[in-house]
Amino acid sequence: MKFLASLTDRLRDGLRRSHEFLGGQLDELFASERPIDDSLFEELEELLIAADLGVLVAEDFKHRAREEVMFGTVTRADQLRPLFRRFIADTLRPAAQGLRLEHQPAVILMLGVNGSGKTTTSAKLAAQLKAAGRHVLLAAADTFRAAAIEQLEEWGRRVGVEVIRQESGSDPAAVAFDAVRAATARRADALIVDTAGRLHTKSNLMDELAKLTRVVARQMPGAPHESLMVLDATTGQNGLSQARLFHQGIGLTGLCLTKLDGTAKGGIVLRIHRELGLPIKLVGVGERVEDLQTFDADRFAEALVPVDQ
Ligand SMILES: Nc1nc2c(ncn2[C@@H]2O[C@H](COP(=O)(O)OP(=O)(O)OP(=O)(O)O)[C@@H](O)[C@H]2O)c(=O)[nH]1
Ligand SMILES: [Mg+2]
Repeated sequence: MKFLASLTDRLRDGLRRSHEFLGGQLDELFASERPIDDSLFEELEELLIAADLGVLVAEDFKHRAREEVMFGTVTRADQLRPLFRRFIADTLRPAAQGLRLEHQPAVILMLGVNGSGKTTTSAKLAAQLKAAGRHVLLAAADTFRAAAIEQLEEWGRRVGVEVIRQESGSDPAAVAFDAVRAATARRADALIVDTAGRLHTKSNLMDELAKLTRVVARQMPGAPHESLMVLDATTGQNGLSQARLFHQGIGLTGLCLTKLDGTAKGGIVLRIHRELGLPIKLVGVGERVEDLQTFDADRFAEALVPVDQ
């Protein structure tokens, strides 16, 4: 995924709002010269949980901080700030993984609830793979709405990538089947399948998506090579339960976190990774084609906990 590397400079810009993550009391605590004691640890844990990090991550950080206190490397609250940044980077480093694109064609399913950014992310990824010299096809497997197919076709025209489609209302699994066949026949390097998103509580959507996945797997052993959940980072806690349901229902290979440019809720990223153990393959930091990047744990940590404050 080298072709995305040159774009990572945009991450800092894109994550502007994430600087607000360390808002209010947490920021105050990390600026104070209070000595570290049990009451400070308690306060810290509450603030971390309030920042969407969840109990497990809050405890992990407390352990790390206690170790440093034991070694005498940290004695005051303000010294926890750089430690917290390092902790975030260390926690998320194993999550930063590239897409599996070795197979020809690599079949990539884009899954997620509606409005999360599946169609946009599919188009951005198609455009970037194409720019890297790969032959890409898109598949319009969100057949519930005619407008969804049109939206993907519009993107296809804009980024110069062919879209495999059927009539609206047709079986999404049949569209995927056709698209895999077309991608194989045309020796495409990658096939990106855009799917429908409805409320995750509607089990029939999950059934449809599971069926689509089974059909693809039967047609091409080893496929889908990626089943990515596109997750709107601004949804905070809800994102975790959505990801859990999709992971249980379909089996995910990774996450694409979108709208990181518009949220101060970046803490949820740590929680999702800690609790589901899923890699974070891509991040969306804006609406333009170039606003899709590979996940970089160090940059993300720097954005959440800026150095110069
Ligand atoms: N700011 C910002 N907006 C984004 C990002 N990704 C997607 N969007 C916007 O989010 C909105 C929904 O995106 P779609 O790609 O249509 O979402 P979807 O998951 O396909 O939605 P459905 O087809 O209804 O299920 C659009 O207005 C996108 O431009 C991002 O990274 N940052
Ligand atoms: Mg869509």
